Amino acid sequence: MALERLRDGLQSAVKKLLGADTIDEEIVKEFVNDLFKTLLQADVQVKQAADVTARVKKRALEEKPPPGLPRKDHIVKILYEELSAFLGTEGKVDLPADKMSTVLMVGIQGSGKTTVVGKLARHLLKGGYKVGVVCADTFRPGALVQLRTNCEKIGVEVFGDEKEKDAVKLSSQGVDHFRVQGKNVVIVDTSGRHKEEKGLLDEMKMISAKIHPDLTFLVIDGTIGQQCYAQAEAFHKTVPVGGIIITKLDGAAKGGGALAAAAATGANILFIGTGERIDDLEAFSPTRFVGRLLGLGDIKALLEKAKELETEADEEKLQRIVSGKMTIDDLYYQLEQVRKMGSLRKLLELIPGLSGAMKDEDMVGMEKNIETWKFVIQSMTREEKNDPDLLN
Ligand SMILES: Nc1nc2c(ncn2[C@@H]2O[C@H](COP(=O)(O)OP(=O)(O)O)[C@@H](O)[C@H]2O)c(=O)[nH]1
Ligand SMILES: [Mg+2]
Repeated sequence: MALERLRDGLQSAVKKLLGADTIDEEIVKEFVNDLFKTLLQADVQVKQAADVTARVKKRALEEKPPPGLPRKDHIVKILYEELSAFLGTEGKVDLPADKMSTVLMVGIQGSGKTTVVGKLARHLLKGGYKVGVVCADTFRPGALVQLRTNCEKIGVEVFGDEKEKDAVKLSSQGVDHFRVQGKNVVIVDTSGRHKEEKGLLDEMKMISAKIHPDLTFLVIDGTIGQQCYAQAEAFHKTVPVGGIIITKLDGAAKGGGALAAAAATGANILFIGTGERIDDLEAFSPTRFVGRLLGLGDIKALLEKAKELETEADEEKLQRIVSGKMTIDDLYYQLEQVRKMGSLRKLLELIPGLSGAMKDEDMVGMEKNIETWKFVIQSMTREEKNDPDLLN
């Protein structure tokens, strides 16, 4: 994966942070500055880079790590969480096995559609689907031959007709052809243009209206960086894009910006292309991707440790409570936990025998009491918390 600059930038910022003796505001500021610069170098839009940097900074300065977790590690965890969220949510391709789905590939010429069709067909074959491919590219000379070469290797039939120049007709004929055969998925490869973009978008619209695709993939070349945003928007306005595939990330210095821009459109990035070979396609997961950028082994160990410490902290509190040595802070924590679980009434309803036993008014009264208690505790000083008798 050649998002080297992004990876190196992130890893060197983290290394510097982890090497600091103590974490103070200066160090955090330096860390987020490094982060900001790294994102800009990967062609992330300034506004986007500033937003994610500000979130990391705020959390790094304000959040208290669970007891036992070094503050540095906690900040790395924050970075991991914020960068993952920045790249969108986890998407999934869910095609039913009991009916035929049509998948339409759109994108400008050279973005990697035809290459992706082969990769995607291979991916679906591995998942047990019966796949057919339609060539509706009537524009590029040799399009059908290119597609057939890609698909022959994996034993997938390509429907096409070099003499037919009507892409809409071809699409619909191809879909019908494979429906009769009982395929699970039909992938329709389309053409792209450089200059006549309007014509391209019109053609996509007509094909889409004719075959009603179950899923439309927009294929974007990752080397164009943040320009992905405008391209994705233009297509989405014409045909609803169900998922984005970013290609050529193996050589894209601007790959970070491409991913960020695509995520910002709100559509899920479902796959990434990482090379010219048929196996160079990956299902995209923001958390896995960021984990790898930051060094997966390290981040995984760190997340596990953080989780363990969070649970331990809970268990310690629980121990104090069952042994009768509950502090006021523990009480507050317990009240919070109850509140998090929903209303007291709902909670009590879950206990057999109790549900019918309590009157609604009682319950409302108890809920109010909990809120009052929480306010009282919040306004207590540390001394008062340690020795509540002081209050009287
Ligand atoms: N390095 C690299 N090259 C790619 C990738 N995907 C596609 N390509 C190359 O990009 C060029 C255009 O791809 P093609 O599939 O014909 O694009 P189309 O016009 O959208 O169908 C070809 O030379 C491909 O080999 C990728 O993930 N990595
Ligand atoms: Mg093509």
